[in-house]
Amino acid sequence: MEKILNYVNGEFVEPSSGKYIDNYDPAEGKVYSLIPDSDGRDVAAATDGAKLAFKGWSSLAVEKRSAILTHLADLIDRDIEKLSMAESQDSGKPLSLAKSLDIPRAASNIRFYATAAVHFASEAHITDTEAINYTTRSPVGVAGCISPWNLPLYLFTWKIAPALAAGCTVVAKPSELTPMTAYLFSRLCKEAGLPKGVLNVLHGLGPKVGQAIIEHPEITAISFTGGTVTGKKIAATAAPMLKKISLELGGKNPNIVFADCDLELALQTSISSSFTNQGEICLCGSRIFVERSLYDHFVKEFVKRTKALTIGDPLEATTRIGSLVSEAHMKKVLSYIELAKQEGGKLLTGGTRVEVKGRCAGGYFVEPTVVVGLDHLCRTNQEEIFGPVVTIMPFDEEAEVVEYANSTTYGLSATLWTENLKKAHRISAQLKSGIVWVNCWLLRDLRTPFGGMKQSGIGREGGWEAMRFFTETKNVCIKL
Ligand code: TXE
Repeated sequence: MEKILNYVNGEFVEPSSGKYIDNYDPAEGKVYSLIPDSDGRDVAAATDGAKLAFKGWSSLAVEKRSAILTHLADLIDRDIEKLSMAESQDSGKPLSLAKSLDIPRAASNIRFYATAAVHFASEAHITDTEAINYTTRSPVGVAGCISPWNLPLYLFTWKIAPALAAGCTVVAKPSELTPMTAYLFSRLCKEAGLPKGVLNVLHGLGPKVGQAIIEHPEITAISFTGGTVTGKKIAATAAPMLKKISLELGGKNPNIVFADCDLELALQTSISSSFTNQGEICLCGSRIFVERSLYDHFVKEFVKRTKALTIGDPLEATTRIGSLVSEAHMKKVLSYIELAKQEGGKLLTGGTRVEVKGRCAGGYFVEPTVVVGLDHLCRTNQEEIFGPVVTIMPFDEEAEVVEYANSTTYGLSATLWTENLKKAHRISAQLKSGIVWVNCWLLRDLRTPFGGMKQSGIGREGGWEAMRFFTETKNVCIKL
């Protein structure tokens, strides 16, 4: 069985413990490879490597740094078939999605920040005739990057690309549920000529090796994407150590449909924003609010289209809904469907585990599920389910739907459907979320700030925000 290895100081090595954890193919429900069970000793070795590499990497001419990263992006493009297969097998997502979204975006992340390194600039301020101030931004040192399982290589590269571009060296940990593409990526780093120690990739359990990364005193900035509960633990460890932290956490995003929308576009896109990647995206719009005059028609059409989604083997070209990432996650999603029923919700379609025939008979598949009849304040509508489950609720007034939309502890993204521009501005201004999409969803420009309000996180990624996060700012004031 294939053994994944840690990438420490330019070498592929076994974990210090000598122990391995099972890695599942969730579409088959079978173990297909082994992951290092790393611990604090591996973090210490990786951090030593990263510290040694820091001087050389941070002082390398930016054009050279940029060229290595560009080469790395080209290697991802070259290996798109292999990486897409690996991503699909590790996470259960449709191969077609990995090939059209995850892996191309991983290459874009690296290429985007390869160019950002060259264009990164700082300001100067002239203080009347008295003084000139200039600002410098130097890499913080060794950064810790921890990523989740839903968009594995996409989110892994989204963190490490700006860190490396800013001149930091990195100790990174992908999710133990989906480690394979990060491992293949570490092999590409070697091929691209990334100097040893610049990126170190450790595999293993969050509370063990992940926690050791957060606790290491010489890892001075932490960039994390994952669940809100884990984010709070990370903040509790990092805050007394006065580390810089960037947290991208959960969401319970509203999708608001006004009667004056482009209905066809709203329906098509709402199906995607509900069920893409089995609903395992923090940006999915899991609470759909529809203006009452459109409600019955929208619900009927939405349910019809949901029923038409093909669930099955992620490797089949026609599959739209693959398997959930793990048995534990499937149980969590199914338990929320039970909760929705207990809270008085009516299931219009879905609600059960799907038995797929053949190779995927043991896989963790759940039908896309549509629930109506729930109050916006019930638990089903307040807690992140992170699966193929959406609720639909009617509303009458603008003020009412804004209140519903803002009623959760989360504030990551919101989607708004209307052809009335003034209304779009008015509602966008009142929504408490870091991102508002009007008449679209997941339309991303990598230069824009990305992140959430309230319990959806701290800080913003994307564009210069991420480059600034991985740097320390200094102002030099010179009297004229
Ligand atoms: O994620 P965790 P889990 C949400 C979603 C999901 C829930 C729990 O609702 O059901 O979170 O998912 C590492 N110190 N999201 O438990 O634990 C872990 O190894 C350091 C939303 O699978 O947050 C992995 O690499 N690291 C989300 C990463 O944290 C620790 C995406 C994320 O895992 C750690 C995923 C610790 N103490 C889940 N404990 C999004 N925002 O997109 C765990 N980790």
